[in-house]
Formats: sequence, structure tokens, C-alpha cells
Amino acid sequence: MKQNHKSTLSALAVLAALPLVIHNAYGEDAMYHDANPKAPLMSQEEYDQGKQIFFERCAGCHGVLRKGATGKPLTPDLTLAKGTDYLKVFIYAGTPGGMPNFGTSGELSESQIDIMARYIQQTPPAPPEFGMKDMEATWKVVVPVTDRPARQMNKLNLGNLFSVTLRDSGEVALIDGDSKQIVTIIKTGYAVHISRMSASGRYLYVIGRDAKLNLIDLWMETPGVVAEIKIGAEARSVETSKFKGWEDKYAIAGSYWPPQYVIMDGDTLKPLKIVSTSGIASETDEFVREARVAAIVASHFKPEFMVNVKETGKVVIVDYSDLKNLKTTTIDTPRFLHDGGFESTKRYFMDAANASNKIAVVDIKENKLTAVVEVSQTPHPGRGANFVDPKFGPVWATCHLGSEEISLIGTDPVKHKKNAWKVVRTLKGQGSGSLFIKSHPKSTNLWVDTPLNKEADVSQSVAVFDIRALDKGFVVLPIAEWANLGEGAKRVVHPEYNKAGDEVWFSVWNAADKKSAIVVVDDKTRKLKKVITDPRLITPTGHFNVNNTQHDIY
Ligand code: DHE
Repeated sequence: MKQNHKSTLSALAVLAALPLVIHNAYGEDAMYHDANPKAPLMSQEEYDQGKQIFFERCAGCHGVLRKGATGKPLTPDLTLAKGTDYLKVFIYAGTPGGMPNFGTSGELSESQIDIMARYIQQTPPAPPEFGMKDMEATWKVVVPVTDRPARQMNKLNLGNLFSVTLRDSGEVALIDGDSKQIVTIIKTGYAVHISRMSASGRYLYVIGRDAKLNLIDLWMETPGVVAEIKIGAEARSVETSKFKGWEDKYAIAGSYWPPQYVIMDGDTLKPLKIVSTSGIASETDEFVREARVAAIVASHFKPEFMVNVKETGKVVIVDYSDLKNLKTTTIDTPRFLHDGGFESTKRYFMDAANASNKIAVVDIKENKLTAVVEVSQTPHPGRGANFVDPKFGPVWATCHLGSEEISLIGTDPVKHKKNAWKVVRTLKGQGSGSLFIKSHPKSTNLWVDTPLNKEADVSQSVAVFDIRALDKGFVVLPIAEWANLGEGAKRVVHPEYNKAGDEVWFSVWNAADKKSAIVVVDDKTRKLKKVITDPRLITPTGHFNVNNTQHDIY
């Protein structure tokens, strides 16, 4: 009897945990039925579509388990109380805090918005784990190391090559920075996120949102994929070992799901070591399963990687000199770490805890937290911008998703001690919705994009400040207008310098079925230099100059 009771309970527990597929009482369509009876009904087809859209558009900010990070938590205890109509308004129009306007921008149809409003009231499905065996099953060495060229076989000026993300076609375009010609287009993972370079400048690593990592050899006659692997279900970051003696030895990639990072052989992507990042959060001391890996940077001072764990607010410094006896240092920071980069000496990692409106400064020589700097709403620096403020000395700057402010933080604790790790100046940009900010050691310009601003004239242009006269405000350059692409909700995104530091490249990111372009601006005159268009340039977003990415110049 006791045993029966127990097995009934465990059967109920299984039923409660498993969503059921039932048949619609009103017809033949298969219906998805959530374990929670209050969740609105959906057909199986609608549920599957919701799941796919959530993965593609929402999980990055809200999390797979929907516990929230950059975006608000969307668990059924919260969403059910709000109801379908209320949720639809937010999905349709977005918010000034950074929630995209999926309806007004035309990215989702009315029926998709209705599906999403109902989908987020269902219990979030937990995706499966992805361990060593799964990774090994996807790992492919396309060209073995012994069959690769011993020297550069093409005539490209590799330092000035750009790897351009073609988001929706799942490709990168390699564009020659000198001639502005497309060298080749390479198939990669779905919705490629970033490109990073090996320390030598030979190997290019490209990671997709679907966690597929491609290794591209730039020495081949036509650069192409020499190895690939899938490291999980969802990912955003990859980096390579940059310390002297370890150049090109290892690659590291972090995943959103499962929450973990993996260290691989640099020239084959053979997975060597997987480490979970689930754990106890810095400010709440609560266990977080979905503790996702955001930005990763590599130290130039030691054989170490700095791994940002988003939800727990931890920078894990991973010593890669001995993978068997892995030494890590864990630094508590404010929560929801996202992106960041080095200040000009590369000793301090300026790390955006975006949902806390703070920048954590981590000393990677001493392996300790140096400061926490309060900035404006939802800092989003990309890797940030370094330059010398005429009044305050060396600074690192971040723009913000949730505000028009640009915060300049003093970064020289030796010669400008009283300014170090303080916001020394706040500039006003065009508006909220900024994602990336950029300068170059050889330039006197500071460029700030605003691709997620709700106003088309703001999202389609860029602001540029003269570093020598920051008080004078900014000048607006109508980048999308210069590209002259015709219709579409174009967004101007990601300023990136060429190797010489005398050109700035922007993506004009249009819908997949519309024309997009790369616009090259002369940095000195701020005049249009070149519009690169090609039917193959589908949804360009980030574009990474080999030399600047290899040497962390920004
Ligand atoms: Fe990114 C960097 C995550 C949306 C373009 N993006 C990063 C990094 C992370 C991240 C963790 C840092 C990687 C590193 O340095 O190792 N991005 C996320 C998200 O979670 C988010 C908010 C939502 C999502 O679902 O992905 C998101 N990102 C976007 C976009 O919508 C952008 C504009 C276009 C796209 O590809 O989807 C975009 N993210 C970029 C780019 C970088 C980036 C271009 C690299 C900037 C750099 O200069 O290093």
C-alpha cells in the first residue's frame, strides 16, 4: 500500500513536470497542454513556433528558464498574472529600457506576437545537458593540421581583413579592408554572434547563437573552415590563449545553455575540459542553475582567461597552464555581467554588470576586484573605447542601452590617481538604444551607435564626438541615408576601425529580405568613403578587423 502511494506520487510528479500533448476537443489539431492549468491553450504548432521564436529572439535577454537577466523574468508566476493582452502590448511596442519593439519594427507579425504572449505563460521547457560525448559527436576536423599550409598562401593583407557577421544567413563574409572586396563567404552556425582572432593572427574563430564554433585558417589560398564543433545549445562567446608561449594553443568558448565553458585545442577545436558555471550568486547567495557565460577575455600578462558568469555575478579567472589541475580564482561582482573589454594598458578588465548599472573593474595582474563604478542605465560597451580625455587623462568609455548617457571612467591609477575608477565625465549622446562605442589610439574621434533606439532617424545614424573638445557635443552622420538602400527598418550598428585607424566601418543592418550594406567613413574628414553592397551581404551586424581584434585595440 505504502509503495503504491509512493509510486502514485512519483507518477504525479512526473506528470506535473511534463507538458502533455493532447488532442483538441474541438477538432483534430494536436494541442499543447501545460502542466499549469491556468496557462492559455495553444496548438502544438503554435507552441513549437513560440519555442523557436523564444530561442531566436528572447532567450538571450530573458534566459532559457526565463528567470531574467538583461531582460525581466518571465516565469509563469509573473506572466499569468499579467495576462495575454497586457503582454502583447510590451512585445509589440517595446520599452525605452531596451525591450525591442517587435511589432512596430515589423520583426514579428500580430499572430506571432499573440503566440509569444501565450507562450511565455507556459512552463519554460528545460533543454538537455551537453557534455563531452555530445561535443565529440559534433567535432569535425575538416583539414588536419598536417595538411594545412606552412605559410600564408594568399596575397591578402591579413591584418586589415574584416570578418563580417551575416546574422540571418548563418555566414561570415571576409572583406579585404584595402580593396573593400568580398574575399569569400563562409558557412557558419546560426545567427553568428562574434569573431575572435588567435594570438598569431592566423586563425579566426566564429561562434553562432546555436553554439556552433567554426575555426577558419586565414593562411589558406582561400580562407576556409578547418575545424568545427557544437559546444552546447546556445552560446555567444569565444576567445583564444594570448599569453606569450601559449599563442594559438587553446580556444575557450562559453555557452548560455548549458551554463558552462569548454577549453579546446586551438588548432583543431578538440574539446579538452568542460566546467559548469551554475552556482551561488554573488549578491543573493542563492543557487542559480542558468548561470550563463557572457564575455570572455584573455590575459596578456598570464596564461589566464577571464570568464564572465552573467547571473551569478562572478568573473572566473581560469589558469589554462594546467588543465588537469585547473586553478580558478572567482571574483564576486554585481550581477548580470554581460560584455566588456580592457582599458588601454590591458591590466584592468572593465566589465559591464548591465542590469545593475555598474562597471566592475578587475585587476587581472593581481586577480582582484579593484572597484565598482556606478554608471547610467544598462551599460552596453561592447569592448568599450579607450582614449585620453584632455582634462582627466586616460579613460575607458561605455554607452548605454537604457539611456543617452556615455560614461567616461578614469583608468590611470598612477598618474591620475584621483580620477581612477570614477566617472569623470558624462556625455549626452543621441538617445537610448546604444550598443557599441569605439575609438582608436590614432584617432581623435569617439563613435557611438544607437541601433535599438525607437526613432528611425536615431537608429539609422551615428554620433561622433571630437575627443579634443568633448564639451562641444556630437555631430550626427546619416550612415543609412548614405547607404541609400531603399526600404526597411535599417539599423546602423557596430563602429569598427581598420588597421591603420583612419577608417571606421559600420553595418547597415536591414531585414533578411532587404538590402543591407557596410558603410566606410573616413575618420579624419568624417566623410563617406565607400558603401559596400552585395546581394550576399545579408543582415550584417558585427564586423571584426583582424589586427584590432588580435591585439585588443579599441
Ligand atoms: Fe551580442 C557581443 C550577448 C544581442 C551583436 N553579445 C556580445 C557578447 C555577449 C553578447 C555575451 C560578448 C562576447 C564576448 O566578448 O566574448 N547579445 C548578447 C545577448 O545575450 C543579446 C542581448 C541577446 C541575444 O539573444 O543574443 C545580444 N548582439 C545582440 C544583437 O541583437 C546584435 C546587435 C546582433 C546579433 O548578432 O544578434 C549583437 N554582440 C553583438 C556584437 C558583439 C556582441 C557585434 C561583439 C562586439 C565587439 O565589438 O566585441
